[in-house]
Amino acid sequence: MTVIITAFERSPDGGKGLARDTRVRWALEEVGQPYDVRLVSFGAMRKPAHIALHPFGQIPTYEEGDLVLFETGAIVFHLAQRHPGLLPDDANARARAVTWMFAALNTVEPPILDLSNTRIAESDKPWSKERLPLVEDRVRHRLVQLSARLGDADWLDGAFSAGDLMMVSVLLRLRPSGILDEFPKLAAYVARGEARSAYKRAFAAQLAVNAAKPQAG
Ligand code: GTB
Repeated sequence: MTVIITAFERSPDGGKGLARDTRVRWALEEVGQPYDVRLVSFGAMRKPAHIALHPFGQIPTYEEGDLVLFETGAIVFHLAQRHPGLLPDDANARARAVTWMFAALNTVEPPILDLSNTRIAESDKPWSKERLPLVEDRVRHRLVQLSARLGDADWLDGAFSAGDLMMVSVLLRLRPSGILDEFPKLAAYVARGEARSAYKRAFAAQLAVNAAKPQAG
């Protein structure tokens, strides 16, 4: 049965691949599973039909027959458990890869989201300029630690895994800020992720939806 995911009808990033359907598309491409995409408008995301799939009215969602999932961590973990390619066979190595998925989502992504909010959603607030350096430094603190752990390795723990897929996806969100380039090892790590053919297919698929659509207004 073909998997169906949801994605923005028109992503606010105009096709930069920063919306979270990209990481799910990437995981599907890594494990070689075909999928369909149902595009949803912001209006449709607030309607009962979408809320039934996603209690918080967000994208992406994942439908596989009777199974409905939301949260990209859960979706990527589900795919990685069901299909070879994203988690090692060895039980301990598998547990470590899952740990990196959690680290990406719970430890690295929150300060990056805070930075995006400060730079964009809160940019008109009188305190925004004063707060920005604090938020940037919290991101840098995590990146110093992550870069030290990665060192000169290609991936976080042996072969590429769902942990790397999630970490690269989270770090990509930093690109507009320029902070990623302050960390050459991490910038190269992200570039290695982007160079994977599965990522390129995922990126191209979301770009095909978003690139040709001018923003309203
Ligand atoms: N924790 C959830 C997950 O990992 O699945 C978070 C899901 C989420 O934040 N979804 C966002 C959403 O639906 C889209 S990805 N937002 C609409 C809403 O909440 O009403 C976040 C996102 C949006 C836009 C950009 N961009 O334009 O650069 C980047 C990321």
